[in-house]
Amino acid sequence: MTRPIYSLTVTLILALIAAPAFSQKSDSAPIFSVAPAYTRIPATTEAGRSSFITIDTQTAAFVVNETELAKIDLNADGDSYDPVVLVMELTSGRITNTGLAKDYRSPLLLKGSRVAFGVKESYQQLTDLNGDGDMLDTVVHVYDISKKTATSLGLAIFPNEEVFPSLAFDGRTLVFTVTEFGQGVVDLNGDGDTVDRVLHVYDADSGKVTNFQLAGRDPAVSGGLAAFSVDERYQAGIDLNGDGDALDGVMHLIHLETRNVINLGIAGYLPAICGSRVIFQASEVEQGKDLNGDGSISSDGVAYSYDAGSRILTREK
Ligand SMILES: [Ca+2]
Ligand SMILES: [Ca+2]
Ligand SMILES: [Ca+2]
Ligand SMILES: [Ca+2]
Repeated sequence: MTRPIYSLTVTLILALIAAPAFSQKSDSAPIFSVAPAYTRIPATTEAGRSSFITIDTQTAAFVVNETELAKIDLNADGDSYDPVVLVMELTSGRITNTGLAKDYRSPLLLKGSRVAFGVKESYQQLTDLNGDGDMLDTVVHVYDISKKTATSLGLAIFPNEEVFPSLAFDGRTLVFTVTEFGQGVVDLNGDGDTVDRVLHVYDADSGKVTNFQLAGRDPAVSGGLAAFSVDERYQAGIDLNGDGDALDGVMHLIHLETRNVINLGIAGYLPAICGSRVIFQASEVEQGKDLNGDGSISSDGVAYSYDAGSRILTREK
């Protein structure tokens, strides 16, 4: 399912890349190609979510490896080995170099005129971007394509989205988890340890970052709602779904305008937001219950939806 989309995307960008700003002398091949070193990373089918290339209606963002671009130092750090993010306005074909080297394991999240991604300190002239005294981190940035400005949030994220899904972006709100260890071994959720990944929300319109002090993962964000799982093990060992243990990922949501946090009280993962509804996969094993009435507790997920307007939780038939 993923490969045709990936192929189409690359073909489109390679065609567009023959734009004047970077094109070669005449009708020969474009002067650079799209980061071949990273093209083995599969794109996902979710719009605007990929590791190396992503397209929204009017904009595109993609990673170019300096070694593939005649060893031009795109991020001005004195070497020519970095994977650097470039953006394109599709109507004009104008390409802009963000000058920021992406951690190739983190996604490029493009929506509208903004793109979010993790910048790797060691690729960016060994710069300490989150002020914790080392150059070992991946620090989340948001680049505004219209304004041509980059904003560093100064916060370290877990870089590998495949292992730990930790970012979601709708063009205005970025939901992401900050690693306590990467952020200078600090306790960000107040549970007395420094081993957690703690949910933060960035509002690109106001520039404000809020720490919700919850050990979250699998975030989704849309239309003023954010949804995610909170891992009981990393949230002070609190039983959040009332099943008598502290081993579960429990579905939560935030009304972003009021900042109200709602615990749905049921173990679940992989939320998606559709209007006012949050749809997710509940876990019978973690909930310790036969949720779909088939007489067994299965490892298969059971689809649920929660309507944030009516506040009703229902099992999908
Ligand atoms: Ca460089
Ligand atoms: Ca650092
Ligand atoms: Ca902690
Ligand atoms: Ca529990």
